[in-house]
Amino acid sequence: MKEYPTKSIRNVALVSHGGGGKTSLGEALLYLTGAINRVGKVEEGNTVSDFEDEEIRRKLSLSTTILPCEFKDHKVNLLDTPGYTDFVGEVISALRVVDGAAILVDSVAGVEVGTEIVWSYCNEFKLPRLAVVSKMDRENASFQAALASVRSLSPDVSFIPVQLPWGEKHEFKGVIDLFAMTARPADGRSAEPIPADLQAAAEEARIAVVEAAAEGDDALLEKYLDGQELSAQEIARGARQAVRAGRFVPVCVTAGTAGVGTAPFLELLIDLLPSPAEAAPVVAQGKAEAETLTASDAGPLAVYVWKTTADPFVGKLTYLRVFSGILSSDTRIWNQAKGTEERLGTLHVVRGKEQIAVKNLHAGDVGTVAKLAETGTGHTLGDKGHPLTLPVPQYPNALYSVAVLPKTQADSTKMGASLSRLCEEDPTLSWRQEPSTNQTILQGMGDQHIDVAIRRAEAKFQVGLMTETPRVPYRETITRNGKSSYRHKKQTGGAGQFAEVHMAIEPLADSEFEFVNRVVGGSISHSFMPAIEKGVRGVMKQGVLAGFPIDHLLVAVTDGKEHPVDSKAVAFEVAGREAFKLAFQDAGPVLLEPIMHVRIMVPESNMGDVLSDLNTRRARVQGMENERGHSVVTATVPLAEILRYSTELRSITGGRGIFSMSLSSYEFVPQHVAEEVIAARQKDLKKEEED
Ligand SMILES: Nc1nc2c(ncn2[C@@H]2O[C@H](COP(=O)(O)OP(=O)(O)OP(=O)(O)O)[C@@H](O)[C@H]2O)c(=O)[nH]1
Ligand SMILES: [Mg+2]
Repeated sequence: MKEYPTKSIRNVALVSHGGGGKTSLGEALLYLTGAINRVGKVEEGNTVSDFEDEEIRRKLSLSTTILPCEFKDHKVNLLDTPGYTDFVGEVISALRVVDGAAILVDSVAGVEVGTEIVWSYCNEFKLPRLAVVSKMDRENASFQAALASVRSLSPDVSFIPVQLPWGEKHEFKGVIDLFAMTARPADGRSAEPIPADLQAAAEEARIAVVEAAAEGDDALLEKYLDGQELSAQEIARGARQAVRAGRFVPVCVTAGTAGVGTAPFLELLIDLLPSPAEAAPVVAQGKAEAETLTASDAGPLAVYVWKTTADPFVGKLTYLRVFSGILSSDTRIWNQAKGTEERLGTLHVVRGKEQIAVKNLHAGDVGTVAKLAETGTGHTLGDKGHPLTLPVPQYPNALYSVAVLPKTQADSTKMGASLSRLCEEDPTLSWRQEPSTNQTILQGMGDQHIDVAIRRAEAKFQVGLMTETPRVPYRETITRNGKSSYRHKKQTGGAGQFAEVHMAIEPLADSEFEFVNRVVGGSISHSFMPAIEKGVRGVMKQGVLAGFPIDHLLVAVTDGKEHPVDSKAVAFEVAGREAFKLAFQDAGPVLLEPIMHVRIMVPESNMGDVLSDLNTRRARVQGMENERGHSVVTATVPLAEILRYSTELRSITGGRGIFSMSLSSYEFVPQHVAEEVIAARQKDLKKEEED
């Protein structure tokens, strides 16, 4: 593949609700542009984009794939993203490195929850965009209904068709191009006069296009309002500007699997969306101050790492986007995040899994390089003498956790390293050791996300993992002051042990733990205090009620006794431990549970079901609103009640509901629930002891 200069590059993300037709459209565009000579099908698992084993097995996209289409002396890097909401992290990473987006909307289903999500992410990244009414050949396809649905996405934007479908459903045979006022049959490589029966509709629709274009530029608007004709170039220029300003979202039509409307679609991407040089500049953090970067080979080198994959055969693959400067193969590069230099091997541009070696990646282009040891997703690579840091996007909080267990002893030794490598690939996946429950927790966006991760661990790293519902990380604390005294005495043969500790404990609202010495008159030597504290801390880690960590209390040693010979540190540690247990029991001990703040977005028709389900989960509903045909519920819900909510919400709403959550607070567990938790935990502990 030849090298393209910045101005001839377009980076465009294909985004939609799951199954909107992105991968099929990408395949049709590769075929159109001669990159492939046979059109693959998602169902048959032979598309360029869905090449991963898991994608083939599930017949849907799980990660973002680059599909470069060379057309009319331009290179359009399509980033085919997954639509399934569990994989939204891949969408965010892609949107970070494109200069525009094409939002596909199914001609039958219209706008769905996933469409709204990608729309709002496009807003966050301030991306110029096109709306594509896809699958126009489907039975029941309706351009007008889909267009009305698209318009519900935002009242502040003009959604204007720049194409009309030439026929609908099985008669969808091409598109009417409202810029050129021609009919473009099938893939649209040729043009012919508009059929007579569509002429009037086309003329009427063109008025809105010209108006939208005129509004892109003050001088043009004046001319237009003056009643003068705008030339084709002027309309194109005005449209470009209006699209880039985000006021105008052109609507076009395609059918990917039927290969209809593909050439006109690519033309729109090239004509209306900005090249990297024309895109909004990015602000990078320099050594001292922020620097504004525009894509230019002559600029300082700033390369963003937007994706990393680990492949057992290729090794680590780093996906790059050059925001400024030109990147050349076989050079050295500075990793600012790590503060280290890396040797850069051969650069590649990729098409699906195929890698094509290139000498240079020009400003604005995307590509890959293998075997960078230190570099990870979100890092900026550049020039040591002029280090820059590009902004990293914010990824959503995890929604779904599992406890993972190795299948065998051999798996056990590999588990941590494999989980780390998987999480390195995916910013929405993380793992940790949870000390309060002693489990290995893997968390992500939903059950499918986790399922894919577990299968990848098996396929890529040969690690067998099992999952189970994680234990809730409860905590223990006290509700009032308490006190105790304990005497530890041992006099069997040899040297004896003696220590007596009197203790007072008090709830602490604002800090985790304080330990104070209130002994007066020297009844316990100062030097024994650390031993007593050690005894207390040991119990705090293990808990008293149900084995969960204790915090938010003050422990004071008030009095005690020591023996000139038999008192030693270890004796005071034991006395401290036992005195603390007694004082804790005396101080109204309670269990605390994590309470999550939850925001749920569902179609209005599901609202009743969602609320009555929340009722069974000890939820406190805090607000209900309607937003553009969807209901939004905010509530606080105990984590214990929503460990599996992403799966359950999906089944209540038929996949049309989404939610987000974050930790809100820790609150007392109600008595009847606490009793169950304590009983269950005691049973577990007993079992662990027996094993
Ligand atoms: N009739 C018709 N079906 C289509 C068209 N495009 C895609 N499909 C079908 O719709 C389904 C989803 O297509 P994909 O191309 O995988 O859609 P996607 O947006 O990539 O899906 P995700 O990656 O899961 O988000 C498949 O069964 C396709 O065969 C089209 O233009 N017409
Ligand atoms: Mg796909």
